[in-house]
Amino acid sequence: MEETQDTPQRLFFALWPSDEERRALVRWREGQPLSGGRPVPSRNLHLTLAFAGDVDAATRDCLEQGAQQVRGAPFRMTLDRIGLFKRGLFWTGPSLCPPALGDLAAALAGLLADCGLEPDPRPFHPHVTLIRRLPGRLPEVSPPGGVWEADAFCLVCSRPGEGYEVLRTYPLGDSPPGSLSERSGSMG
Ligand code: 2AM
Repeated sequence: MEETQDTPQRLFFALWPSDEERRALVRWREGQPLSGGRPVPSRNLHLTLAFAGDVDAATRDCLEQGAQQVRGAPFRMTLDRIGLFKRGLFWTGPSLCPPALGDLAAALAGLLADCGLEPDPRPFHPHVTLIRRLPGRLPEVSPPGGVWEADAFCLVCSRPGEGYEVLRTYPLGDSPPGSLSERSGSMG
């Protein structure tokens, strides 16, 4: 379908890892005795901060403008936890949410509300989805344990069946944008 100004876009805010961070995660995943399910392709690995859903052009503008006002602060987090959500969604994330990460997610939830959207009412649960529809129970494996350095967050468009496109990148604190690389991907 041809996209026009009126076509809704499915948007979300996310942390988009560096190439090195995503390679480390994939290396870890490949080293585990995991079978089945749909591994998320390396280029698509990310941590969702706030999911906006299908929005019109005016709402996208509102989100883009508002995100520029979100300062936040750079932070590091350790992927020292794994878990299994319903429908076999296998994830990794930090066992302790860094305060700066919680504050950032809260600020973006507030921005969603300011733009007329309904933020997810569930508590923020920072996670990077590694495999979808993994069969069985949570595997008994050690978490990846790598560190992610976050100095920016992104506004991302999800095109079902096609891919993720990073639309905008916003620095955290005074950091220059761009140190998180390969900010695009496609669904798999
Ligand atoms: P997930 O990995 O846990 O499925 C793009 O869809 C991103 O937004 C994914 O990281 C997804 O999380 C997240 N997301 C959060 N709420 C969602 C929703 N209601 N529908 C689709 N994706 C959602």
